[in-house]
Amino acid sequence: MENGFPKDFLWGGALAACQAEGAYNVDGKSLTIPDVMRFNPKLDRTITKQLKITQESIDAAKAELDDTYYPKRRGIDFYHTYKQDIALMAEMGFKVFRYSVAWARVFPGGDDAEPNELALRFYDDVIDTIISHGMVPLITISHFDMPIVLIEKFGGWYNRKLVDLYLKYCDVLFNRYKGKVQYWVTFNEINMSAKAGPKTLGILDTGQENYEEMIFQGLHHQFVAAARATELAHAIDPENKIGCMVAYFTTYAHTCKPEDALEMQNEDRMRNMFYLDVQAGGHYPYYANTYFKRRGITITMAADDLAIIAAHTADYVGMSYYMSMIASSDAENLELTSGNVTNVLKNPYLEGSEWGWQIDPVGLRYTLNHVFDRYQKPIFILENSIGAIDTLNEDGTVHDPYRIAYLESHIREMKRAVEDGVDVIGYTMWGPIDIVSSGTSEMSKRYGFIYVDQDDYGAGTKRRYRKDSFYWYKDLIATNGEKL
Ligand code: BGP
Repeated sequence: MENGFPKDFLWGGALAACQAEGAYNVDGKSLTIPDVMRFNPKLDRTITKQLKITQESIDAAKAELDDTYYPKRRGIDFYHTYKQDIALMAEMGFKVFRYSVAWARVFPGGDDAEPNELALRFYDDVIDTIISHGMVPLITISHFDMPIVLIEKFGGWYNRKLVDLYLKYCDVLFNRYKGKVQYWVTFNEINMSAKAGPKTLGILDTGQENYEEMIFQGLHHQFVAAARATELAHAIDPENKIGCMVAYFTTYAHTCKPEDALEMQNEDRMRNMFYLDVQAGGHYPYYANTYFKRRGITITMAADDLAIIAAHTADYVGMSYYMSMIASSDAENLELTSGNVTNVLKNPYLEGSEWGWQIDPVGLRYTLNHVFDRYQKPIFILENSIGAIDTLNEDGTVHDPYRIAYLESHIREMKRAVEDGVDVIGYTMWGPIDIVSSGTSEMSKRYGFIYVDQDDYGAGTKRRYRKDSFYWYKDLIATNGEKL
């Protein structure tokens, strides 16, 4: 194994349509869950709170035309600024740019006979712009932007009909972008569904007794859809590389007490591994089947579902990595901090971000080895970074040493994992330009190398500024991480 990163390592960044585009009702697009997620201005920064999404909140949002409290409706107006914004990515020397397509733009009615040509022309141009700068486009087919019409007409992913609708959507994308796009991700962070059902699966929580069963049924439909999409992509173009993706929540045992180790194992399995065992391993693992049996969960499957899942596993394992967690058999007596979506136990050895997410670069090396060992498939880090409060100075500078420190330490550990022998093929840091936060809908939770002058309520010049980290990342790419 050579030292350091391979020459063709894919450095870049990742964005999602629903946090960047804005233009939520332009060129035929229909509403999505992010469009109706209200910003809560009283949000306590140390706790990630999501407002509950119900049919009533959707109806109220539909009637609300003022977008002040619906920040994802305006994003950073990437729908109109993508050319300049993508040029800034290219200026940093990105080799790859990960971006998502909004399903609700392409099929606004959910089950329309034909796709919306205006939407496709927009994505044609986004993809052509990426390619014209010499970057590889990596497309997320579904990134937390459930079309509301699919909830209202079909009940979201609980309904198997969604598999066919998703495949029809994939068929349009795979054919249209054949020869242009080779890297795809079927579902962003598929394991977030267990905690964020409405956002990812379109299954509203109305207090149903079997809600957990509904979530796993919806997930099963996504597993089948992803496997069939993988089959389809390979049939259309054998060069296509289709990835699955989890948000990896690395979990340690709180102590060396054997019961803590068991807690850790259970946590790692049902939060992370289950999804990869199905999508990269090609089978429902025994521990998940036992979990379902013990909780009285029955998943309805078609006769050939398991064979399809086994035959069409992901070409690479995609993951986001932001933080780690601990597991304990004595959880009620331990301190909490906020994690992504839910509170988690605090690790006394780690610092937290301003939002409480526990910063753990070594955990990235550990995780990469752990995952590669299990599947021996290439790994693509599709998201990693830190949300922080930035200050724009009068001279247009933004000094963000905390962001550089976070990224540098994580990329150094990723390099060590590569030297350990893990096949990591690329790294797209999250949010290279400031966008609206997925979890809290804040604009002030910034991830970018590029500052966008816009506040939580949409006020500001919208001008873009290069932060200190912009120049740091540019140099890191130019030197292929050699200085780390
Ligand atoms: C991941 C999502 C992204 C994203 C990121 C940061 O879960 O895939 O869409 O935004 O987390 O989360 P947040 O914006 O809530 O800080």
